[in-house]
Amino acid sequence: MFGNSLLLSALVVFGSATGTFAIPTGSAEYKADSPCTEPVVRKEWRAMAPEQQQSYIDAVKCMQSTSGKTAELYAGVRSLYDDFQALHISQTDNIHWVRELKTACKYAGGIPYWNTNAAFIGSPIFDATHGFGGNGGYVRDTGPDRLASSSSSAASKLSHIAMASDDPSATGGGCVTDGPFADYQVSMGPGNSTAYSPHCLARDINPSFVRQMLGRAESAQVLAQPDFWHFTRRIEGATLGNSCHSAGHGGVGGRAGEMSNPYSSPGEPIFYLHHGVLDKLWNEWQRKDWHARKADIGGPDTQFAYPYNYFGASPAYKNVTLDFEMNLGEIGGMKKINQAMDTVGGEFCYTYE
Ligand SMILES: *[C@@H]1O[C@H](CO)[C@@H](O)[C@H](O)[C@H]1NC(C)=O
Ligand SMILES: *[C@@H]1O[C@H](CO)[C@@H](O)[C@H](O)[C@H]1NC(C)=O
Ligand SMILES: [Cu+2]
Repeated sequence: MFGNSLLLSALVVFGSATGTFAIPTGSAEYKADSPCTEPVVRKEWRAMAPEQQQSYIDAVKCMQSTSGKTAELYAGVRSLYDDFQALHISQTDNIHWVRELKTACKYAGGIPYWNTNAAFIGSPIFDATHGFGGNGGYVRDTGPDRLASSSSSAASKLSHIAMASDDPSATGGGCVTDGPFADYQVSMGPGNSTAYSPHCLARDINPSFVRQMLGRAESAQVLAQPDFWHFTRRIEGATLGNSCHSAGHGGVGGRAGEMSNPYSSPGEPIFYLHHGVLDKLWNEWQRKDWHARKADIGGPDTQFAYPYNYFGASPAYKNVTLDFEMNLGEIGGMKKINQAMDTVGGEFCYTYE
């Protein structure tokens, strides 16, 4: 979760590119050649009607039970949902999420986001009926390295720094026991592997994590940054684990939950709503000075490169530019960042409420 660089600055960028570049018909969050006259509205989870919430959950469950497209490449892939987790583990992010929700799974609304500034603990997002279900059952000691198993040493360091297994603020650690994903088996992970390793969805809601970095004061800081380089740095954290991006992960995933894993976190359905709000922050920041910010991009193209060299000397890297080609894998292809700078221009057509 705390990694950054291409992968995770790409999460900020590619929260936004959860749009798609293919062209089904009907209401869409992207457009082909026509002007974006009727953008789809993305709403906060709490602002959605119960039927809208239900239709989103149904579409996610539909993705989890529809055959995936990349099973020949990634042994762990069993479903369309898994395609995105595998893509994230293997390197990038969730480019076609929207299209699969809408075409394969008939979801008609805007993609929801989750405003983590407001009442994180007890948020209706954790509701068993109108949400994603609640905390994992309490497990006192989740064991060494559950998060880090089969992942890199960097990931192992990350999980140790942020989440000692005796963290007194941990409240869960076990499998989610209620709601729509109580019986769901995550196909891959935890960690940096796309092998098939079915396991329950674990959560470990961590209030202290939430208190540290989520809230209006922090998002005001994010929005006050003068340019994209500082903006993304503030979202990702000048020091390890110390950011609103990581707090959304660690607040849900804690010591042992899927959401805390830097690689396999998209196995947690809430992942997409957390990235939804990061994407919204980016848009809000851009609109404060659209003329300058519609073309402002930056940050390293390599994981743990400057200024995120948490583990010592920075590897060689370049700062990304508008012409940088993002590798969105087998399901998204190569896309230039400049195709993803505007939610109501380029290839996208959505707005926020
Ligand atoms: C993650 O796994 C891939 C594929 O096995 C490997 O190439 C890569 O080096 C791993 N990443 C880290 C940081 O260990
Ligand atoms: C990347 O951009 C930052 C911020 O402008 C700058 O400090 C850094 O030197 C740049 N790195 C490279 C390799 O150009
Ligand atoms: Cu993330």
